[in-house]
Amino acid sequence: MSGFRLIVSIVFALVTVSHCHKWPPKTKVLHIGGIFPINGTEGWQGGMACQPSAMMALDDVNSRFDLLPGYKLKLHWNDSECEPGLGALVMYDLLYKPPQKLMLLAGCSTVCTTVAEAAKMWNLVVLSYGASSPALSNRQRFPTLFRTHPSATVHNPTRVKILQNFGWSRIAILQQAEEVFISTVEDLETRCRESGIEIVTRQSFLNDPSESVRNLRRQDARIIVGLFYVVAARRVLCEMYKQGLYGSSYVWFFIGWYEDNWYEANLSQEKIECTREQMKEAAEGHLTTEALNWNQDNQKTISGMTVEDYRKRLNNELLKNGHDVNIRFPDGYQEAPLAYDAVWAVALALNRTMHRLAERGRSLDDFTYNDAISAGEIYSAMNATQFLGVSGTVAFSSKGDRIAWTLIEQMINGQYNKVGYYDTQTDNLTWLAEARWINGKIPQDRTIIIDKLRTVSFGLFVTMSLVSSVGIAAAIGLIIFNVVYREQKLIELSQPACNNVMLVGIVLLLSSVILLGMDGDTVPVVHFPVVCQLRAWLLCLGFTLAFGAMFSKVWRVHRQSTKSKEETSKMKEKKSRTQSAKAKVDWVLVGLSCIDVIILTIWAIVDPQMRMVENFQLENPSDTEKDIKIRPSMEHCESKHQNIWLGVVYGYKGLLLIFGLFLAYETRSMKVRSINDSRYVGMSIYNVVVLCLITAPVSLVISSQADASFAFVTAALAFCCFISMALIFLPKVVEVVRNPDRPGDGDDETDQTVSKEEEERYRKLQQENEQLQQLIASREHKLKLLNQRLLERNASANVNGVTANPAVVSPSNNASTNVSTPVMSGPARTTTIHLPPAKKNSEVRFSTSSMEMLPNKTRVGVGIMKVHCTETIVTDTAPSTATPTTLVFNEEVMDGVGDEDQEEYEERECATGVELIEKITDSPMFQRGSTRSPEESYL
Ligand code: ABU
Repeated sequence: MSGFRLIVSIVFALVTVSHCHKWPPKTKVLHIGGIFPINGTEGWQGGMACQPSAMMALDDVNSRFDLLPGYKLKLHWNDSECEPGLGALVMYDLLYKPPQKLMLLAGCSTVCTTVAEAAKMWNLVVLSYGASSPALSNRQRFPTLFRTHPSATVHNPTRVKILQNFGWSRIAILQQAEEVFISTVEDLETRCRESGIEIVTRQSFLNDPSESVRNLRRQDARIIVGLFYVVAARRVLCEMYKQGLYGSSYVWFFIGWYEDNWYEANLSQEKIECTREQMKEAAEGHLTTEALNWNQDNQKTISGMTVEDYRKRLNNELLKNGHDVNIRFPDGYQEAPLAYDAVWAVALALNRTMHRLAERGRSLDDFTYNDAISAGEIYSAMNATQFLGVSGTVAFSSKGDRIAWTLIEQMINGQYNKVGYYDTQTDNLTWLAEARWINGKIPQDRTIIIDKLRTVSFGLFVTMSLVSSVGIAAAIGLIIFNVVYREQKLIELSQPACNNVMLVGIVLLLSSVILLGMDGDTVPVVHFPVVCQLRAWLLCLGFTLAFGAMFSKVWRVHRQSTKSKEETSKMKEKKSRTQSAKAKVDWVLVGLSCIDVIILTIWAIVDPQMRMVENFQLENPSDTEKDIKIRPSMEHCESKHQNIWLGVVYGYKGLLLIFGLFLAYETRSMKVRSINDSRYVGMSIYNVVVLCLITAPVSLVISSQADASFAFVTAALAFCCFISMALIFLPKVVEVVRNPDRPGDGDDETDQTVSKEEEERYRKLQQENEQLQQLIASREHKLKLLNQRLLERNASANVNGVTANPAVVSPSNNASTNVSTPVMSGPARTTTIHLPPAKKNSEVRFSTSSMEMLPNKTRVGVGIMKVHCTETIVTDTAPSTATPTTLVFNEEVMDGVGDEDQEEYEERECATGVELIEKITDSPMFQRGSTRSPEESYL
């Protein structure tokens, strides 16, 4: 075996010597410049592996006598640290320090951009082994640039193909703010748009990706394409871990040219706040796309090496340079073949140029930075270069770009697994293995949102509908009751027409309960606006009729109790004219209803209510499915200017409520015979107001909960209606049921309640009455004694021939002192009082000569009495033996109120006869002048 090797070596040596004999020795040197990013902290430090690789290529090129015969290539290089500024400095050094350079090699997009843009000024062709920026494909801007490194855009068709393959149509992009990534993203956006893929957000960062990652989370990004250098990639990965943007629900696309264990390298140097384990966990499952920088066939390349030969040599070389490839590949290891092939491309292009120049009688030795002709030849030669290198077939497009396949890899258990290749030219995606997903399920590109309409539950709807139906039936029953018993005084004096209107309003309100429960479950979307309109009309008109009827009653009670004399006289006139009409038309109700109809009509025409769907915050489903969320929504009836319309309606109804409340309070202890249930109506108004005050704010708070809102509003509505019906009609029904045949006397039989104030006033009157009676009794006693003494004195005077005192009061002569003459019926216990001079409803002052049972069964000595009828009967329960009573009326008849509506007056008051207004026994007014009774004057 060793003998065979020796023979091969000897043959090889002989061939080489024979070749050397054919080609001149390499005595002259062609200089090229090289810029390698090696020791920087940001960007791509691929010079670590690319520079040794380039030196290897240089050795190989120089060892070839047929290539650049007589010339050696020499590479002058320096470190740019992937910093554009430093890169420019290195370039100027290379240009201005002799010897003259024929071409430049450069890596790292940011540096290449600077170098390639400037190089044209020196007629220099630049060949990039490590710049992926799509911006570099601009021939106007970079007319002399070629690159063995494919443009980053070669990844984009692959990415789009993968997205389509897995059915992802919604992606997000996270990029570092560098031109290389910006231009890549622009290309990706165009391709996505063409393929119908939505880019939900595009986040960019300079150094700190935390906010951008947070935004991705906010946007519910699931499939994320990340474009950044490896240092930034580690920060992003740590941030992904911190914010939980990894795992079974997320797919990240990273750039494929990071070294295999990039996620766990340099963590402490770069102050990454995640452990290796955390980084590994976050990186699990991500996909990468990378251009194939290594020839996939193990055939011999231009250098005579296979890719494997090259790999071994490179690894040895890197080991010599201090990079332990067994532990970690240095940055740029992926691109090392590109650097190797770049040097070969330079050599081949110069070789071709050399021949072309020779044909013109020129030489590469004569090249200066002003030599456009030689530069043009070099450019043309480079353009035509094509060979099989360790990176594959090297050829340049018209834009100077490399054409390459892309490799798709996935990280499984911290290792990159090859899963497929994509050939852009043939649009051929080849899967080597199935991609593996954490839960065995392809992640979704978005959270699946299930819309769920919050509707009123069927049971509740049926229950409330039944309740409202019962209410409607009750209201209709009460209307019938009002009609049937309309002849009964009790019903007649309760304004049955008004009550019927109230009941109609209640029917409308209770009907709206059924409409309020109708939603998307029961009504088709197209018919929903009709339901909206019906709801508004029923609620508004129902409220106006029900509450308006109550309002109208208390309004009339208040008016009758407070109207002035003028008003009453006017009313009297008016009343006689419109007697019949007034019994039928309630103008308050008509007015309120008209306002409603006007508002509702304008609302319906100008800005009709439509179906609006309000969406609420996403909710997690009850099962544990992570990628599904429930989006609750609720239907509402809404106009464009809903607030304005609600403001108008609520404002108007609110004012009505407040005014109604005020009137109910004002008339709380007033009684009007023609509205016998006004007190209950007042109570009903309190009930409505209180319920409205509670219901309005509470229903606003719980408006997002269909069941709660419906239950609360409809329960309040039903409660309000039931209470009103019970308060106003139950006593009537009970009374009529008890005495079905009694026509009724018109008294307030349904309104028996006596207010506390009235009780108090009655009690005080009784006390005063008792005191007065005691006073009268004592004075009567005195009077009796005096009379007796006077009689005795008269008797003795008669005996002595003296005239009797004419001031002595007797039952038979009291007319001589005052205007009215009470007539006593002797020992009978009933006294008939005739009041001829007094006008009806006038007030007269009077005094009694003794304890007298006056009208209203009040014992009074002196007082003011109101005369209602020309005759009244007073019962005196005094023993028949008691001293006869003299009722003396003052001649100062007070102002009458006879201009009051006589008819009404008679109806209300005549039955009660005379009425004691004021007891003024001790009043100085009474004691003045002729108002005194003879007895008082005498006393
Ligand atoms: N594959 C390395 C590319 C580096 C750059 O474009 O800057």
